Amino acid sequence: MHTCSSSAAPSLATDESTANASVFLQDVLTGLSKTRKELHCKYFYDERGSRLFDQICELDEYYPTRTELGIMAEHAGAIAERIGSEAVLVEYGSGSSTKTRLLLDHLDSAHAYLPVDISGDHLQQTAQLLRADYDDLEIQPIVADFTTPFELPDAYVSLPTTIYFPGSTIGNLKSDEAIGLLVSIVDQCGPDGGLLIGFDLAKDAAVLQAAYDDAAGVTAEFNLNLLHRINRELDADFDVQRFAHVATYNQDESRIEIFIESLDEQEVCVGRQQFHFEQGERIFTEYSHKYRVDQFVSMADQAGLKMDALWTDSNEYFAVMHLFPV
Ligand code: AVJ
Repeated sequence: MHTCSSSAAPSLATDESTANASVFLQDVLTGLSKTRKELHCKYFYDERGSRLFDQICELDEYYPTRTELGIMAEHAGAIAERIGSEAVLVEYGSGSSTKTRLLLDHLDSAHAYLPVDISGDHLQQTAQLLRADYDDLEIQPIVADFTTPFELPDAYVSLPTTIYFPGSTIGNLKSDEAIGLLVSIVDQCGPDGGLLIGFDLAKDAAVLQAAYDDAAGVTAEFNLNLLHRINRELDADFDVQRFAHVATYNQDESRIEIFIESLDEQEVCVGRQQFHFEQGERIFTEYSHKYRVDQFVSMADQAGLKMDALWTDSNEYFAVMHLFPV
């Protein structure tokens, strides 16, 4: 019988990375214990995962990044006008703030920029680079997971704020979760603030399929990197070669669904816990929702937000929307 012997030394450290590691371990154990096994997509983004995602963004098949950038480049002036002068801009999941620069270049005397990201290192780097280019702008990075409510620094809580949430990251959420997040955005931006959000639009299934299962296999590598990460960080023994990337388009739910599929029957250890996989059994890793504009408007409406303006590309592949609290 296959048993799990954990080689990890019991850790005495109580620093942040140790605490994060034990949350990661708990989430993985819980997720793999479910009847439908699952792993949270936020764990894709370790250093290798972030690099692979950047590679995805460069793929011919992966249209969202370049399409959203194109919309921002073409309409930055009009978008900045809707946001208004002396803006306090809070960005959810700022990464390298590439799209934000287009916006900052057009905003009329922006007051402050508060990038929010879970990756503290990346955030500090980005903030330094921005400070060099935007003299008069207050730049105040916030290390936080924006999927759970968090506080802005005191100096900003009572100011009208524009939340910038690009990248169609909202598409990872089911509609009740998305509405919940929009509600906390309304709370955070205040009655005179707003939301600028990028989201992916429903389109031909073949285009979607190719975007999430590219010919070069980068998305497959990105998805399977989650197993490598679990092996590296959590003393696990996934034989990654015996798993495959699966991306399917669910027409009824209007979303791409991503899984990791076991190619044969096997046992895997994570720490001291053992998990059984049937041949063909899947671990659910990610949803990527594709919206019709009216669907998105109705979700926003349920959260107390009203559309102010909308920009799309000529293919209508992607949308950038500005909304106000009602
Ligand atoms: C970062 C959530 C916008 O859904 O398109 C890309 C993630 N996953 N390829 C997306 C992703 C596989 C991406 N988001």
